[in-house]
Amino acid sequence: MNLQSINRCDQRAREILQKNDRGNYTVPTDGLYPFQWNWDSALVALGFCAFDPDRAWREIETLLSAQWDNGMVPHIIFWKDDEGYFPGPAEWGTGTSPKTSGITQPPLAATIVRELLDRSKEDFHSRAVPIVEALNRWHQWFSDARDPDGRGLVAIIHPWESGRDNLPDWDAPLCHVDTSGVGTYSRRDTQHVHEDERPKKLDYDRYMALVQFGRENGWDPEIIARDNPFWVADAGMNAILRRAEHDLVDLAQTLGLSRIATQARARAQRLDAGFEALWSEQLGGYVSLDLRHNEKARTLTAGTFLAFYASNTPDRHARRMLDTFHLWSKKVRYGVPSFDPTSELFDSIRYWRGPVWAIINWMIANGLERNGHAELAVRIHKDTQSLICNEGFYEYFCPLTGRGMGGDAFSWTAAAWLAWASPNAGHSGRSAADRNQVPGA
Ligand code: 9WN
Repeated sequence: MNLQSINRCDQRAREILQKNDRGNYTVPTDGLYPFQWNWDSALVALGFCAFDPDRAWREIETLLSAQWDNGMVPHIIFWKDDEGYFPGPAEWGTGTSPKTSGITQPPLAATIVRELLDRSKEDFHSRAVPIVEALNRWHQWFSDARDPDGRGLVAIIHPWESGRDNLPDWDAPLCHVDTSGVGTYSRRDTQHVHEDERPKKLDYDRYMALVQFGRENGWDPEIIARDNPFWVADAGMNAILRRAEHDLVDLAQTLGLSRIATQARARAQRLDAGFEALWSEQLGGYVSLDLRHNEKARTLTAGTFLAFYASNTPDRHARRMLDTFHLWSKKVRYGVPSFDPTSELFDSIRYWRGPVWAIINWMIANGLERNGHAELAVRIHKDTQSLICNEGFYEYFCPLTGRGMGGDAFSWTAAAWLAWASPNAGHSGRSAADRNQVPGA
């Protein structure tokens, strides 16, 4: 890659964030996703941090301003009406102001805020205090609402909460969702993106049935914990929350918020211990677990490698996951595929069933580096650079051909470039925080 093309990509990435900027929040991409999405916004903040730190903090502040009274931070915030996306506020029926969806998404924000503090030259400490307090309430909500039995594993109640919506991991748990009352509805996603790349109709019916269930039960956490037909511990969600809790401890200590540090440490320890229940000795990796039916997923996914991002990993487990990583690398041209490329369910172009996401690559590389596997992190970094430089800032990429797919001019791909993949990012996925030992190691 020559200097000129790097600079061109830097410039284009900044333009994409600016074009998708709606003032205080950023849409994932124009058209397909016209609102504020939770984990997208966290990533976007890291991207803005490369050239406009104030705007980066504002993105997080806007996200947290939609926090529910019970602490949940919703997955979509419908700041403005837009007919271009389905399901909209009426289907979610949350009755909140601003209007939001009724579920959450992976809590990347604490980790990103830690990065923002670390990367910003200006002093943002006082601005960080209310943010850290809100993050603590959100994390506590995860513990109360999604781990009511205190086993150290949080449940998701909808595939959309995982952020990896269409993963084959959800196929078996979704079989228990009754779609007979769903009725007819009109999808909007397939008007923007080819239907071969999007979830199938049966999956969408089940997604809608789960939305209906939540709405009809007033999004009551107790009813949901007891009766929601989908109650699954996702390896990705749990890994991201674990990491976020450790980063929250660090943030709280830095800001002198000792009560929050103590609470977050207790939650982090519980999650560290609970995570081991997701280990599959047979597959040699962490997998999702259907908590309602006590059934583990039968295949590994990119989420497996997020165990490295979460925290430290027992050596024996790390070795087995690295063997898998090497095996996968032989099967695809560009890593890291979202789903096991040796599985018959692998689909190189369909949503979360095979394609590569730059933001997942960032997390995996970050985790591998923190765990002492810098050479693998560099490989992922190079693959991500090639994908973006050759194809552009697509939502995701085919791991076999590198073709860019899904939405174009995508905010989090631009953010991943500016914050990490670009040779000018200056971080190579490594922050001062990462140079410390893995928390808890
Ligand atoms: C549902 C916005 C979001 C991402 C998710 C991604 C996709 C939505 C959809 O787009 O999900 O939330 O309609 O497919 O799977 O990770 O946050 O970019």
